[in-house]
Amino acid sequence: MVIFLMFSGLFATVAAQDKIVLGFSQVGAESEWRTANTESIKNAVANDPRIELKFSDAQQKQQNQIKAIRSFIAQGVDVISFSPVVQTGWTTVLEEAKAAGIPVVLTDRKVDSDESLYVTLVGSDFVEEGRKAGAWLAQAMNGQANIVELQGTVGSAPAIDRKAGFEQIIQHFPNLKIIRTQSGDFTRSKGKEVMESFLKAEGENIDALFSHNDDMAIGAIQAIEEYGLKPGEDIKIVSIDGVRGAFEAMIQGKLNCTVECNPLLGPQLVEIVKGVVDGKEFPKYIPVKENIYVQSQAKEVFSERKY
Ligand code: GZL
Repeated sequence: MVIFLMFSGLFATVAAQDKIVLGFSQVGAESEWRTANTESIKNAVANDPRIELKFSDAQQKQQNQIKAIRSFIAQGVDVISFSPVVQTGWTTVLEEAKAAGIPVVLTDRKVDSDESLYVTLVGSDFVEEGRKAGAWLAQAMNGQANIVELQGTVGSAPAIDRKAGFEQIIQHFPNLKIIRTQSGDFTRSKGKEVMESFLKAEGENIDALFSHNDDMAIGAIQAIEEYGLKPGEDIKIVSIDGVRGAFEAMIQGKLNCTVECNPLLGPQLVEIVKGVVDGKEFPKYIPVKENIYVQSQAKEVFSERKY
C-alpha cells in the first residue's frame, strides 16, 4: 500500500510538473484576422492536454495588455505570450516578467524592447507584405496612379512595416503617388469613415486604394459604392490579410488583390511554449509562410481557405 501511495504521489508530482499554464494577452477583436488568430490559439491549446490557457482580450488598449501581463506574473504562470498592440512601451513589464523568471513568447507583432527580454517572435514579415502589395499595384496600374492609403493602428508593427515595404517599391515609379494617407485602425467602420473623407476631398482623382488590412478595405468598398463609383473598377484596391471577406469581395469584382497574412499561429505557438518549458533553444524570429491572391484566383481558392 505504501509503495502504491509513493508511486501515485510521484506520478501526481510528475503530472503536475508536466502541466503548463500559459497566459495570453490578445490585442482585441478588431478584425476577421484577429478573430481567426484567437480561434487558432484557443483551438490549439484545447487540443493539447499539457497546456492550460489564461486568455485576456485588451480591446486594442496597451494599458489593458500591460495589466493582463502583470496579472499573469502575479499568478505565477509558466509562460506569457502576447501580440503587442503597438511597438513601443513594453520594456518595463517585460523586465518584470524576466525578474519573475517567466519566459515571454511574442506572436504576430514585434516590440522595440531589447530581444533579451523575450524568447522569440512567431509572425509575418509585414515589410514583405507591403512590398508584395506595392509590386502588384505598380504592375496593375502600369506605374501610374493617384493612391489613397488606409493605414493600420497607429504605432503598430504591421502599420509601420507595411507602409515601409509599400513605399520601398513605389518609390521607383515617379507616377505612382500617395495623395492621401490616414489610419483606419484596422476596423471596417473606421476604414469606411476615412475613405468617405478621401472621396470628399479627392473624388474621381483617386485611381487606387492601398489598405493595410481587408477589413478597412471592405469598409472602403461600401464608401466607394455609396459615393457612386465602382470599387475594383473605377478605383483598384489592394489589401492585406486574405480573410474570407476579401475573397467574397474579389469574387464580386470589388477587390482586386489581397496579400495573405496568416493568422493560424496557434499550433506553432503551442509547440514553442512546450519547447520553452522543456529547455529548447529558439531563433529570435520564426517567420510564417504566406501567399498573394488576385481576383482571377478567388473562386477556385475560396473553398480551400481556412480563415
Ligand atoms: C497582422 C495583424 C493585423 C492584421 C489586422 O499580423 O497584426 O492586425 O493585418 C489585425 O487585420 O487587426
